[in-house]
Amino acid sequence: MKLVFSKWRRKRGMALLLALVSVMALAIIAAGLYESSQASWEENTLSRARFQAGILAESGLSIALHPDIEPGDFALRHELAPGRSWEVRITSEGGRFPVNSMGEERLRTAVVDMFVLWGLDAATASRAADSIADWIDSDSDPLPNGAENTYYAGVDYPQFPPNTDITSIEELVFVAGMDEVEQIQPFWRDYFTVRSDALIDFNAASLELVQALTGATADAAANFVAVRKGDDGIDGTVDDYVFDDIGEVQALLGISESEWEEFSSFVTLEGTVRRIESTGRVGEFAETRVILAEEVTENNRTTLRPLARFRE
Ligand SMILES: [Ca+2]
Ligand SMILES: [Ca+2]
Repeated sequence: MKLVFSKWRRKRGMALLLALVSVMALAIIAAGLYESSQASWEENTLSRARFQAGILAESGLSIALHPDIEPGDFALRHELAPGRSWEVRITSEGGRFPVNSMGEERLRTAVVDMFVLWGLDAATASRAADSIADWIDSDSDPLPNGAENTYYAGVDYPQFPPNTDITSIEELVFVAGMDEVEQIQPFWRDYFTVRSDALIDFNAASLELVQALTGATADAAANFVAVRKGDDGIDGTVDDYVFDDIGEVQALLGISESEWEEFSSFVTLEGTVRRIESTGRVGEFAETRVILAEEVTENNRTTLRPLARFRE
């Protein structure tokens, strides 16, 4: 009887141990499942937030594409619910340098000066600017500091330059001298465009571009841009001052009429391509969509025709 009892006790002991091991194993599995489901739940929440932020950004775009909406319109900022909003900034694509106009010597000089303002030495600045012009011009004769096929073939790029208009700013990374530009100004792409009406819009141009093109003093150029941006210091918002009188621009920049005439044919105060940047926000997540749209007036009616759209 004693033997039977101890056998039974041993069996019970084994069963308890097995149960304990099973419970532990289950607990480990459950913890693992919880961990992994928690991660995928969080991932889903992330992608949902991003998706919704994208939809909010698109909503902002569709409002901004109405031709009657002007930069800074109150409809361009909207909070749908706490933590869910969109905000649209409309500027002129003409604020960026029209890179396909690099063949114009006056403009090329302005780009050299802009590179120098960024901190590049004059020789490297001229190398980059002349090489951009050579990249685009149809001939194969290098400008004094430029680079044509002889140079690119020597560095294993026999297919360059294309000798035609640039269609994507990204092409410029292959141009001789642009490595050095990138090193001192990682945001150089924001200063160039291939989609404007080829005129430089002084209601949107960067401080460096204004200063480089006009030859104004740093103080005068900074003052001009500050007046334009308004109290918030941002272009394309409700407090902007929009210049419609060239005389006023000249006076602020301290540029004489004769000086102005040297580059007046490259300048406008009313660029016809709008840069519409819409940011949707859900909590801490933000998605930005950009549309470049051209103002087209037909039969006294202005519409906005999209030229390009991308994410930022
Ligand atoms: Ca060329
Ligand atoms: Ca050339």
